[in-house]
Amino acid sequence: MALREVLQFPDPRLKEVSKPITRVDDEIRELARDMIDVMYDEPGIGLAAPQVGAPIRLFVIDTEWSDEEVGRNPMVVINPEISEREGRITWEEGCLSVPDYTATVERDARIRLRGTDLDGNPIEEIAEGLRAVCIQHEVDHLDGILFIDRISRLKRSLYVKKRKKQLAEEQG
Ligand code: K1U
Ligand code: ZN
Repeated sequence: MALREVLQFPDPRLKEVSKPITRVDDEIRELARDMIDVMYDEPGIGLAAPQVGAPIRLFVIDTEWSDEEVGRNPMVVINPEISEREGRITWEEGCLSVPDYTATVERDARIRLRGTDLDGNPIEEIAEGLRAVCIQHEVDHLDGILFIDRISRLKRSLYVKKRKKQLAEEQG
């Protein structure tokens, strides 16, 4: 199985606003399958299409992440919309596109997610806690926003400095 590469900050493609999906074809089905493989392999509890270089509005999620294939329940969401938001919650977030960094982010505590699955069936879910946080994180990716855009300017600039140093060292 050839795994798609996850784009890493500061790749400019992570800042693009992704396009709505108008028709689900074989290419999109294959992309969703590949993204699920990447999510479990990394491992992660979510992954948005632009993170693998596809600027379209689709993400995959499994917040009950399990090491064992039998316990897995991935969900593919196309053209997600968050329609209701209630309360605030803070969570320590990480991102597969932001290596070696986590930070506390404040988000909506309870949300209503709407979208469709790969067969065009509607998805509607009220999410709370980690699931609500992860959905907002993935929808942010579709809008070109990373969790480091939601932390203080000081924390962000310290991370950017660390990341530039890391990349310079990698390049020798
Ligand atoms: O979108 C991504 O980059 C995936 C990211 C999602 C996320 C994590 C935490 C809070 C909000 C959003 C990750 O999955 S990072 C890895 C991670 O948190 C994790 C991995 C395996 C098991 C449990 C958690
Ligand atoms: Zn992320």
